Amino acid sequence: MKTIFSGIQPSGTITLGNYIGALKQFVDLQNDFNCYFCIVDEHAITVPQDPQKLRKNIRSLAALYLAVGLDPEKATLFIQSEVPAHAQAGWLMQCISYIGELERMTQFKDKSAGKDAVTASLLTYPPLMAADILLYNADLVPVGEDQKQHLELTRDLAERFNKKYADILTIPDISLPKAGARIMSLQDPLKKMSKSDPNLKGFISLLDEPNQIVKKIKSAVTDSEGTIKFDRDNKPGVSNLLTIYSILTEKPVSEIEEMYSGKGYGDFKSDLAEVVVNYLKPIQERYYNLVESNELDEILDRGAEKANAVAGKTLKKMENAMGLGRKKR
Ligand code: ATP
Ligand code: LTN
Repeated sequence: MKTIFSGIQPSGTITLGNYIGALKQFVDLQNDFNCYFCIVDEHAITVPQDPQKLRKNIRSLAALYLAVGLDPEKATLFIQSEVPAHAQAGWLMQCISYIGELERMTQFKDKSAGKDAVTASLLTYPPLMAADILLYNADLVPVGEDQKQHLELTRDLAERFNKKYADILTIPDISLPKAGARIMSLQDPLKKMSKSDPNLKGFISLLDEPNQIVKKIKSAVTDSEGTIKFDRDNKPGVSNLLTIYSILTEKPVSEIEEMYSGKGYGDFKSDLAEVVVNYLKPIQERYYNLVESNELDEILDRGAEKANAVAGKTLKKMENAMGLGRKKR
């Protein structure tokens, strides 16, 4: 059975973009692969986080993993900082990364732009991500499109390590969703929907209340043309809403266009709001039952135990190949 690894940052409540781009794929893939899904809290602290909020977000993300349908019997769910091998292997990966290639990462450029003080960790984020993936010998990494460049770097680093030291690491492939690999902001359809967007109207969080969802969709930026047609270049706002509608209802975009031919944005938006509210309702119910439960802690404890065993073995092999310590461990 092939192995899958992916991670999401607990940097806020996950959005419909995270769900469609990443989590939904996780749920579909768990039946056919040996899966590891991680809450990457060490990645989240590359930008300032309030410690109390971070703790809350970690637990909340874990409960959402389960609420959307991940099954701990099928997939290993765990928190990155509870498996020290990630930080350790992240350092090893930094030691074979070049500053030039890290500076070329668009996420680094976006997140550091205009800041007076840029942390070193924002630059060394991709080698840590590479370590996450390589520790589990993952064959496939399901992510949204924004992570493509990081995945390419992960492959380069793995190849570099194998050539320089020993052929230990598996070169992973990326898995992008067929549709919805890049859900856009509701306020600026040229920018990706992001959970840390200061403009709260730009994203729908999986825990938004029905009236918030209705308000956000009604105020989503569209265009003045008035027809419901998919045209990413000329009608990015409407196309984004059509993508969300299509994925959540499993109806092809062409069928939705037909349903709304002759109708206006008002009808389309209120129906879409209803689709989103109804889709999220059972997820939210499961979430509130789980978030304070002991069951959640037990699942995360078991996940960390299993992840520690697997990651620890790869770390040892890497350290041995690099000649660390007095003798082979
Ligand atoms: P942040 O705003 O804190 O940088 P984010 O919302 O971009 O966070 P991440 O935790 O970085 O989310 O990403 C988790 C997963 O969701 C990744 O696989 C990423 O590719 C995917 N993803 C993030 N935003 C979108 C989006 N707008 N559309 C599709 N997939 C997305
Ligand atoms: N960089 C990713 C989060 C992430 C990740 C990973 C994704 C950290 N480690 C390993 C897949 C595999 C992001 O910002 N979305």
